[in-house]
Amino acid sequence: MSTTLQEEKTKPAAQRQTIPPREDNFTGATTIGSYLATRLEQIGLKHHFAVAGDYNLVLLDELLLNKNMKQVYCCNELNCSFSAEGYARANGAAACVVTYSVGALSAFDGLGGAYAENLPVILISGSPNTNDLGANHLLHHTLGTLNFHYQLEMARHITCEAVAITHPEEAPYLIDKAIRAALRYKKPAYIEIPCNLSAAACSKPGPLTSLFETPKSDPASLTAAVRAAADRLETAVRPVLLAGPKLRAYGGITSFRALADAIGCAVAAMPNAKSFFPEDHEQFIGIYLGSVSSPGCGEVVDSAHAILAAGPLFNDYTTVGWTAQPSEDKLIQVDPERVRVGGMTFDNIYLAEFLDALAATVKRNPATLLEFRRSKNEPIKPSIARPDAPLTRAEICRQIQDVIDSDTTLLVETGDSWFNGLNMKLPEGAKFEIEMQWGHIGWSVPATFGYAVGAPGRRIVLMVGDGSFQLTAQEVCQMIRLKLPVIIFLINNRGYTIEVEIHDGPYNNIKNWDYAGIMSVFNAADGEGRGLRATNGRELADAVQQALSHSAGPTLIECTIDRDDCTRELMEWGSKVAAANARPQQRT
Ligand code: TPU
Ligand code: MG
Repeated sequence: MSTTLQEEKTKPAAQRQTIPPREDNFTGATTIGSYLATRLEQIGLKHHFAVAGDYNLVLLDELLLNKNMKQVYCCNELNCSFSAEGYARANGAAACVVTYSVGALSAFDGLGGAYAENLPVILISGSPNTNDLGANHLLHHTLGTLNFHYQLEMARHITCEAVAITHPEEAPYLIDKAIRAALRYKKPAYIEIPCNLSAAACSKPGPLTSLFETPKSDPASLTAAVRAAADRLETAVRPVLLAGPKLRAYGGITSFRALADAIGCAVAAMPNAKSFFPEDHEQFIGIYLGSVSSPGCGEVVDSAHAILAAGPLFNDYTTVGWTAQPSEDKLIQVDPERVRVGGMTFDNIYLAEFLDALAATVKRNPATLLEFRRSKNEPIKPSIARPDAPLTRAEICRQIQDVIDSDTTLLVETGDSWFNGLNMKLPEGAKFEIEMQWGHIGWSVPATFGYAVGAPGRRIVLMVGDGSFQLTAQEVCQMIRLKLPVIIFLINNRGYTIEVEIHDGPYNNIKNWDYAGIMSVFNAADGEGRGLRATNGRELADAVQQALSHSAGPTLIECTIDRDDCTRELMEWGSKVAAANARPQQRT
């Protein structure tokens, strides 16, 4: 990243608010802020995301002292948490720093997303001065009551560990407790630091090893589960493997591939696990999404006698309104810490260990792969549209497909961009990011920003709808600020088409914007973002060429299509999700 992050103008330190004196009067002392900085650096963060506020300013100063980590600023705290979420996708973990309540409550939305998507995002919030707690003082940025615990209480529901530091001597223990839990469970954690303690003295951090626990499976439980699963697979005439979205978070991608190589059967991926198994692997049969699966894939999975699902997440969306939930008698479900075979549960087993152990014993059975090959029709190459014909969804996808190389990460926003993205062919090395469990429209703009910060050198491509873009559009300016050459395909279909397919009404129409024009607003005097418009194939091809050769900032290509021009998959999926939503209450 060729940026000027910390070089942008600030007042010299002496003119800034006075930093409380450090009490470095004992050996091995540091400050709470620099303890935290060292820990974040040790877990592999080269950046943390932040929005300033008076409860966290001293903490931000302390973090800035660590020269191995850059502070990256966001326009608001919702975006800050989603930027961290995206960074964690690229980098394994992330941190964001916000101010009390007005900041943290916005960041909680992204933290909920990180929980749902199994990403260890550490949210750090500044908080009131310890002298005000219990002093009958009303404070700004609070509810105007004497309750200063509500934020911590709220955080407990959306994190795996939430701590509030109230004494410097407890800080190392509490910081470690939160970070350790986040890494162990792959879930967000929350740390609250009072504004008068960020620069207070505490002991120095120990080595990184004290933060990591490598959990080990219970040997007896592991042996029993492997035996049960191997038996189930061996008695099945047609077994199939299904990659699930939790595979990456719980370190199972390599082990899953080893299992696939050992058994030799067909391998499908759930939509939110796309790219977790190489799409050009000879056993890959496509994305399993019930009746809207990739061609030929749904039939093979639905008719299999045993389905080993590794790290799956079966919800109403991924089961297409509960129409594609594998039945219990066929299913071997490998969760992060347990395995279920035919309704029986084996606990204290870790996903990667289980997959490795099963790979070592399982018998080869390529039946489903042969079945897939027999039934496979060669995919029809999409035809090239007339260059001056009005732009269509199909033509946009055809052109984006050509942009995806092995160094590309394609991020897709909620909306028809999901289905357009799922249909893309990924060469080995290409990655795919989707937020299908939390499903927050607007996630993708800040998440793409965070991902791009965490993955320098990759080609970052975003597909986002007009409705989603309106939620978090301003974070594009941070891509401009950091000169990130992200390519944004903004599909302007004048509304919430995904909602139209689920349930239509006037609420699915939105105010149109000049999306390409917004880039000049964000550029102001110094930015080098580009905004381009495409209304036909020729304009799009030209815009793509310009985007590929523009490295000094992002390019947003506004692609205008008809309101009803959407995928067949969206229409069918939408009608099934609508049917699931509309089920009348069952009387018991
Ligand atoms: O492709 P298309 O037109 O469906 O995408 P666009 O234009 O981005 O529209 C997305 C429409 C949409 C809504 C309004 N998808 N889901 N929702 C519901 C929703 C509302 N608020 C949040 C934060 N997340 C949501 N998913
Ligand atoms: Mg739209």
